[in-house]
Amino acid sequence: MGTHYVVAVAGATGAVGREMLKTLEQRNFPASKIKALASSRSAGSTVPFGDGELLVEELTEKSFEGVDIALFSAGGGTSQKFAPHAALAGCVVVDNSSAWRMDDRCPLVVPEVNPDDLDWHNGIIANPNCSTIQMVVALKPLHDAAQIKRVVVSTYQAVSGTGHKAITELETQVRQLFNLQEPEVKVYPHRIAFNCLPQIDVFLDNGYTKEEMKMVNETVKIMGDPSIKVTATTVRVPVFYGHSEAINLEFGRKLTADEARAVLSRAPGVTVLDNPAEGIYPMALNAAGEDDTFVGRIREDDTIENGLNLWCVADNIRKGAALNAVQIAEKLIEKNLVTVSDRTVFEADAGL
Ligand code: NAP
Ligand code: 3JN
Repeated sequence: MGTHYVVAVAGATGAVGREMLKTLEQRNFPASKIKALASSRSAGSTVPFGDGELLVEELTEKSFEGVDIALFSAGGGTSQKFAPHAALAGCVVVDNSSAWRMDDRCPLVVPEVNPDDLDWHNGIIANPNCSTIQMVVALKPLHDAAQIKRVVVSTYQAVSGTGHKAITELETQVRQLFNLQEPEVKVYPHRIAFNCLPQIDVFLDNGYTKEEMKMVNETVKIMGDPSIKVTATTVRVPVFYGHSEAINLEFGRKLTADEARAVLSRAPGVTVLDNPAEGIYPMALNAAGEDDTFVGRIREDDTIENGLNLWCVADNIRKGAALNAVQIAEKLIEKNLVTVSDRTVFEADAGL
């Protein structure tokens, strides 16, 4: 029997935290103990784990003593506050929020794309935004083949990306509309049922949303190539699970649609579904619950030199959040990196 680790899941009662627990169990993660952490609101309740349940404890600064690996999905503010304490306690944090993604001390990792960035971690590793993760899984092999110069992406994002309350909002609005009632609008700025909202998160001074700029900045950090230009339009659609993306690419050299299909067919974490004549292409409906990123509608864009269009779909809660975090933890174990070498790095962040 190999080494087993004490694992904490912070945000265990949320949409992502529950999926993290499911993923740890399904992948038979080498855990000797799993601690489920959430706010004081749900302390004392239970969450499912395998055939049983875990008791939820309140997340505090002391929660990480004796913990080897912590998976965080309790929001940016919670990560900002508690992840440094976890790292100082010697625990390696994989954080799902945006709190540490663009911090130079923290690698931002998608295991299929930049696993070696884990080598320089200081105790906090950031998990990218869901829309970025599925896109870079598809882009990396194409970039290696023909040097991507520019990316134009439009997203079609499921409501589960906003958490439990948004899933309930879409369900409720659909029921209200079918019962000829006025739909209640609470979570999003407008009705989401039978609508598309070209706003995810808040607008920034440059006219883009925060979600759009996450895609731009995170893609460059993960791909490790500032020469790649990215522009994004992110849209919320009335789908429960699975984000879809229309991606237009400009390459440094010609890559035919057939070559791109061949490259992607060999790429880790990618399944090519591309037979339009038979009506075969990726759809959110089929990607939900799956691990892979699905790519189809691969075709040349003749309006530019060396252009390609493609359609990319993945389960936003699974590969977009929980699975990627668990894969990072697995990679840390494989690389023998479940250790915090310099415990002083986040002292100031912990208020010490
Ligand atoms: P959710 O369903 O609303 O769940 C939020 C979780 O955070 C709950 O477990 C909640 O516990 C816990 N929490 C909230 N405030 C807390 C506090 N002060 N202390 C301890 N726990 C606290 O949200 P979700 O969809 O799971 O998303 C959670 C976070 O994951 C997001 O805020 C985001 O940062 C990240 N996320 C990342 C991606 C991605 O793209 N990679 C996608 C979705 C989400 P209670 O039950 O006690 O309230
Ligand atoms: O809206 C989506 O589809 C993904 C949402 C992600 C998200 C939601 C709330 C806060 C994030 C994130 O991961 O970027 C955050 C955040 O941590 O900033």
